[in-house]
Amino acid sequence: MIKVKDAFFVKSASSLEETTPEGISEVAFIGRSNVGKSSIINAFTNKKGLAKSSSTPGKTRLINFFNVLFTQEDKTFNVQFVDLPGFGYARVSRSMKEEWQRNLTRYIEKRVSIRVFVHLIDSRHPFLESDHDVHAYLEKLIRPDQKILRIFTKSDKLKQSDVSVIKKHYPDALLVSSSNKKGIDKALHAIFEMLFGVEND
Ligand SMILES: Nc1nc2c(ncn2[C@@H]2O[C@H](COP(=O)(O)OP(=O)(O)O)[C@@H](O)[C@H]2O)c(=O)[nH]1
Ligand SMILES: [Mg+2]
Repeated sequence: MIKVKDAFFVKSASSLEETTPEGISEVAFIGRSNVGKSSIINAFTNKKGLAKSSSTPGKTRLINFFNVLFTQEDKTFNVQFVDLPGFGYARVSRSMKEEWQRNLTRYIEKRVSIRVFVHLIDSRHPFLESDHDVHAYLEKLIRPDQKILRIFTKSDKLKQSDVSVIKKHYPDALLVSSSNKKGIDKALHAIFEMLFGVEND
């Protein structure tokens, strides 16, 4: 059994220079603004206010680091969850947007500690061009020691027919709701497996 034993906020960074030292394996959460990045981090860690939800827009422009302690039987595993700024409609000037974009891109491309990219997709809009672009971008840049995991959020909003469409296009799709917690355990296991290999549960 894998569990999150503890989780806490470490720091916010606006650039690669401000990030924590390289070392602990990182899980980077990437996706459009409002897709549910902060909510899923809170659901995974069972801490409601850990990653601030959209009510604090300032924080969503920063790269936010969280230390997460997993336990499996008597073993503990230390991981860093990283809540990345959302791409898409930020109401700021073009030059400011470009600077964030640069900082975000530098983190994604240069950060050695990233092991897993969790690409969150709103399950109500599973085929957006911007998500397709992000996936292609990640596919192109990942190193052999990195993996991409697609997770479809807000599954509580779907009808069964919507679920079928997603499953047809993405047979291994992980459908998750941070509201009713469906799929959360399975997705957490998938992340853990990508980080530390197969578990015998
Ligand atoms: N119905 C539903 N709403 C969700 C879910 N996850 C997040 N939300 C809502 O979507 C909005 C954006 O969530 P947030 O986690 O802040 O998204 P972020 O911008 O990607 O960090 C908030 O109003 C959340 O309450 C979910 O699983 N189901
Ligand atoms: Mg957020």
